[in-house]
Amino acid sequence: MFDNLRTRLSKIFKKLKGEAFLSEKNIEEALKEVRIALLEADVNYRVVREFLTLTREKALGKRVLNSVSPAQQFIKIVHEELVKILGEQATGLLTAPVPPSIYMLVGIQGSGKTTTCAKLGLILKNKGRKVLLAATDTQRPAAREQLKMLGEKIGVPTFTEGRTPLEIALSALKTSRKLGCNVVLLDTQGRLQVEEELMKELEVMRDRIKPTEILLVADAMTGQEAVNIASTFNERLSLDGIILTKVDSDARGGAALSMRMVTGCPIKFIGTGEKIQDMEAFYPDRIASRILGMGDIVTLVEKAEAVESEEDERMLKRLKANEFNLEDFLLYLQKMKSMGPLSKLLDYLPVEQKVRDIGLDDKHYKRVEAIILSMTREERAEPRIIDGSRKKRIARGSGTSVQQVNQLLKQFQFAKKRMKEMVKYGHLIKRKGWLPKLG
Ligand SMILES: Nc1nc2c(ncn2[C@@H]2O[C@H](COP(=O)(O)OP(=O)(O)O)[C@@H](O)[C@H]2O)c(=O)[nH]1
Ligand SMILES: [Mg+2]
Repeated sequence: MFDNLRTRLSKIFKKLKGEAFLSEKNIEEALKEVRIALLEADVNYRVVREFLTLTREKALGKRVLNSVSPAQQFIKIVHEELVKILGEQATGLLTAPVPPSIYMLVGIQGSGKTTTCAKLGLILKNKGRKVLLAATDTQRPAAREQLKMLGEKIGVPTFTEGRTPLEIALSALKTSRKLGCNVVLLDTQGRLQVEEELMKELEVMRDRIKPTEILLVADAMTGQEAVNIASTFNERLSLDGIILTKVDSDARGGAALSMRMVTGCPIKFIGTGEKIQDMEAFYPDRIASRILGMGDIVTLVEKAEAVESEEDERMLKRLKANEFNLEDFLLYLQKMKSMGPLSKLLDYLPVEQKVRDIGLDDKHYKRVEAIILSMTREERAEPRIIDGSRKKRIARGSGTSVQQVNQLLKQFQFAKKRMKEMVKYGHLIKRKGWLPKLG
């Protein structure tokens, strides 16, 4: 996600690092490169122009500070302006004063409506809402079946009976009252492109159903095309929000960065994978941090909190007391794994590209686990005692080489250091909303 832009920006910031202060000249130079980076990321040109104007104004007006570097100062400004174009505040879903809340998901074919319906259903179900899915796509032969299967997967009922989309939607509403559901998610049919017939049908459905919110599901991979589609849908249906899907497969990020300013509609969620859990609420500030390669520590902390147990508390204490050992490391890795694929988690961490490359990917995980499990308890608790002959024994026991054991020990030291920083930063970022010592 945003990989290209992140790499480009980090190069620009690196260049600024050598400067003594922010001058008109180095600001202009940096901005010129930021402009190219944004255009290459397929960001709408009007958004780019606006962004540069605001950033320039702010950067030129900045007092020279002694305690931070020009790169840090510049990153902070870019961060603030990115947050602005992404929509500033996170926007949740409106709840209807009288249940059920009805969310109508619209969009063109293949954008991810049906999948998103189930993902959203799961999020709302986990918040304690009683959800009913309604499959109104009568066009695609297996569409209703697809939603039904997804409904079963997340453990919520799916309504599919009726001849026409409107008939299905109306009956679904009745059924939701009967079942005591307070949320109805309407999956609608799409077309390969924006077509008059579809728009009319959706307008009729909107007028009859009176949804609490109409949400456009748009495919991030289609870049500016997604933005154009959003504009058209917005003109006809007056959207309440956008759910951007397939953000995981979109290295550029142009749709995410242009959507809000061009359409005026907030992005409410992003789809980050094909699995049913792969969706998250959209937080402009966290996304901006990810784009800047600062890592999204707040999200990471929250994800960690979601699987938190007493064990974690103990681990955190040990980390603070500098007692964190290989056994904790293994537990930590297992925990990370339960939060999702390790490679994905790296997106949230403030690590450099080269660390990402050698880092904790899923392939390494099995080997790491085997090595640690081949150690004695004593060795895990006190890694310092692992000398040459112990390393040989561990390598033999785990089917690895001494070199790989060495590598793991190094990784462990590195992770320990990193985690201590994260704990520190995690608290700071919650308190101050900003990462210290950047750049
Ligand atoms: N990688 C990825 N794939 C997605 C995401 N959302 C949907 N998809 C895939 O996109 C395809 C079309 O999704 P579907 O829900 O059937 O689209 P619909 O025609 O709009 O209902 C399916 O293969 C989904 O698995 C996402 O966030 N990430
Ligand atoms: Mg569908």
